[in-house]
Amino acid sequence: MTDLAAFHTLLRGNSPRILAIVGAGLSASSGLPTFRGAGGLWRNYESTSLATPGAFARDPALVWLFYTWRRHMCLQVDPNGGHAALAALAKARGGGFLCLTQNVDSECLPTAELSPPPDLHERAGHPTDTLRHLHGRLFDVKCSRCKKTEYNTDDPLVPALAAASVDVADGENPLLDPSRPVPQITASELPHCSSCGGIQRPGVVWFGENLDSRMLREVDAWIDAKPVDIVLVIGTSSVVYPAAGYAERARTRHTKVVTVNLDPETEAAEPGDLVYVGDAAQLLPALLAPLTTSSSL
Ligand code: BJW
Ligand code: ZN
Repeated sequence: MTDLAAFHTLLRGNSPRILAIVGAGLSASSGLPTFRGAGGLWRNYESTSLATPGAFARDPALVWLFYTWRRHMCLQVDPNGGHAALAALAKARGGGFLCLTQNVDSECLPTAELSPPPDLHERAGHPTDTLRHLHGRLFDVKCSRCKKTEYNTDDPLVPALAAASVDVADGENPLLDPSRPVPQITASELPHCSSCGGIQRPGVVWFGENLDSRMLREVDAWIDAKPVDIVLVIGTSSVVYPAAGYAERARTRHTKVVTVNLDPETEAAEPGDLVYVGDAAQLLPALLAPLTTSSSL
């Protein structure tokens, strides 16, 4: 593993412009599971197999149970040192830093009236103007017919989904035991749009769906405005596009890519990168300290 000094040397000189691409590994230390590898199974389903429009069309109740379980967990956890370090960097660097998070792990403190709704990044104090949620937010609920989207932190959203809103502290949730049947829930018991009556779905971006095109244009404009000096690739397997493309593009422009990942064999790292192997919640505060505490460089 590269030593911290190599990264700190990179930070010297003119204020570097920094782009961060964040994935589920950042929230792992907060207690939220990742998508792939250990923890990527829900019952006997791969999590990614439930994050598709096809899965929702086939079995909306199953997909809603999966998302209700994740919404419930989000309400139990706190941001970690990695979220805090990125938030501190954003405050220190303002427009010289942009954080693209693939994570949808919003929260539900009594801030429902805030727009946009805060997630673990924002709860850590990350200014929203330096943060883009590439794959949406867990507490946005979208009508699958008229697309009206509302922020709703009810847990569960409707009584029929209560089997997924069970605290782990209360013992093993029977829903997670694949040998037990999934509760039978009819379509009429699932959340419905208050405007048109259509069935609602999680307001996240599933495979095959387009990301917000305006947001992508804004990201491109930020990248193209001035050279980006450092791309941080944090806690992501870097297999999902377009997120994975930002680091690839940076490498072709000879921008330094710095990977932070628990897995020493991660696919996210390429030859020439600075690679930090470990928990992002621990590594980011140490890596970013010179930028977030004014006297350290
Ligand atoms: C730690 C740690 C610790 C653990 N500390 N590290 C170009 C080429 C090929 C395919 C495509 C392409 N462009 C588009 C596609 C199709 C598709 C795609 O990318 N497919 C690939 C899989 C091949 N992309 C799309 O469909 C996207 N839409 C799109 O591009 O529209 C236009 C289009 C469509 C079709 C064709 C072409 C163009 C949409 C992608 C939406 C992804 N959605 C999900 C679900 C979101 C909602 C939800 O959360 O439920 O997003 S899938 C899932 O993967 C989720 C994640 O955000 C995303 C990335 O996962 P992530 O964060 O990397 O998690 P993991 O688990 O994979 O990795 C965790 C990492 O952390 C690991 O490396 C661990 O080691 C590490 N780790 N603990 C540090 N403590
Ligand atoms: Zn509707």
